[in-house]
Amino acid sequence: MHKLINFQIFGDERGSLISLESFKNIPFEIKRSYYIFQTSPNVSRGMHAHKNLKQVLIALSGNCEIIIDDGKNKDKISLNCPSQGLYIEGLVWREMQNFSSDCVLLVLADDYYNEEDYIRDYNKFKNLIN
Ligand code: T46
Repeated sequence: MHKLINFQIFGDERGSLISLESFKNIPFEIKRSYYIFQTSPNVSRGMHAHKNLKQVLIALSGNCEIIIDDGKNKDKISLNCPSQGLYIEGLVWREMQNFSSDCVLLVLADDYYNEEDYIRDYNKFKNLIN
């Protein structure tokens, strides 16, 4: 399952501010955050599914595309605005591509890094959802 979340912007003549809070505008307790930046041109990242992890992806600057594949349908989402987050949960295959050179992709996660939670083999992913 995935959905876009629109964050409220607190703006005034000084600029804009967005606050991210567990169980308020982020639908889980944030245990980890990481960011992807200075991505090489024309590369794809991701190419895996997670067994349990919930995440919200936010393009803080620049833009990129996220492909979500639930095994039946593929959805391509453009992230190009720091006031929008892509929430991803459940068993879905994800790929990130077409990063602009200035893209900074922030990811909030509901658990610590655990390689055991990754499914990096597409056939294994397909078998699990069928
Ligand atoms: C995801 C997408 C959106 C860590 O040591 N700690 C971490 O928290 C993370 C996320 C990664 N790493 C190490 C593991 C690898 O040696 O950083 C290296 C690159 O990770 P990876 O190849 O998994 O990066 P992406 O961009 O393909 O995927 C990442 C997340 O791993 C993944 O959970 O959903 O971003």
